[in-house]
Amino acid sequence: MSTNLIEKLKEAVIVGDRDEAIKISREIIDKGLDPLEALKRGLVAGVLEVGEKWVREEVFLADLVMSAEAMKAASEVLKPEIIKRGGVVKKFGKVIIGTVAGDIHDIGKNIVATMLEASGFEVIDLGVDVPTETFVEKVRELKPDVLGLSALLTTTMLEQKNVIEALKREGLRDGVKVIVGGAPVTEEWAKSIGADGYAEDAVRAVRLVKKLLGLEG
Ligand code: B1M
Repeated sequence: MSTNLIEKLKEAVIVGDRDEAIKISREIIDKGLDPLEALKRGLVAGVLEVGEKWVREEVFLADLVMSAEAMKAASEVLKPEIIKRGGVVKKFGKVIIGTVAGDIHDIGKNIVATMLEASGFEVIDLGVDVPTETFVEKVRELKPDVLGLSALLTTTMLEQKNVIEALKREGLRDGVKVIVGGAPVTEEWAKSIGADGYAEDAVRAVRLVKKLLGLEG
């Protein structure tokens, strides 16, 4: 019984059916099934499968955004039950992410945040148009393992450099790995501003974070 409900949940995420994913998640809880299993084998498995398909260009971006939405909405249903049951949603590390000052693009950043969360990281998403001083204050306060900076404009990319400089000035730079991304961002740009890493897309962002934290070769 539980396996096919979890399979149905995974399918709902793969087709990006947010309402169906929420409905099945509620049914799993009502039937007293394991919400952590449902999160891992249903939601996480579903969105990672679509992520890999998107990298192979087998599905469109819209499919990935819809799956990410469905996964996020259904995980909000399952998480309170997981916490109530004392199930530890294993956290491999803490990531703060945000779109830099002057920039309101967040579709990509949200996918990156969802894929990181789906992969077992605690993600604090600061949203869009985030001032440099806010990034610095949150790094000081929350001591994340990784700070992720997203920028979609050639003009706002410069903010990624400003955040790194500000972290240095405040003596916080060495305590956190900084990764950057967004359509105009490149590996060369990342190196030139002293970032610890760059990722071209959300799936590679997860691999990069795992690598930087020594979780995976
Ligand atoms: Co605007 N926009 N936009 N836009 N927009 C672009 C970026 C642009 C390239 C379109 C164009 O002219 N060709 C252009 C920027 C040109 C430049 O500077 N290089 C542009 C412009 C000019 C503008 C405005 C200035 C337009 C105007 O008002 N005159 C304005 C600026 C607003 C502002 O930010 N201050 C503007 C506004 C908008 C909307 C708000 C309407 C909307 C954003 C909606 C939203 O995000 N909620 C929008 C959109 C949708 C786009 C395009 C069409 C699509 C961007 C997108 O979501 N791509 C875009 C054209 C384009 O890029 N093709 C364009 C899909 C998304 C999944 O990809 O964000 O690259 P992306 O994320 C990927 C990777 O980059 C990576 O993984 C993600 C998923 O795999 N990644 C990371 C992203 N962040 C990462 C962080 C990481 C690691 C990887 O680590 C931290």
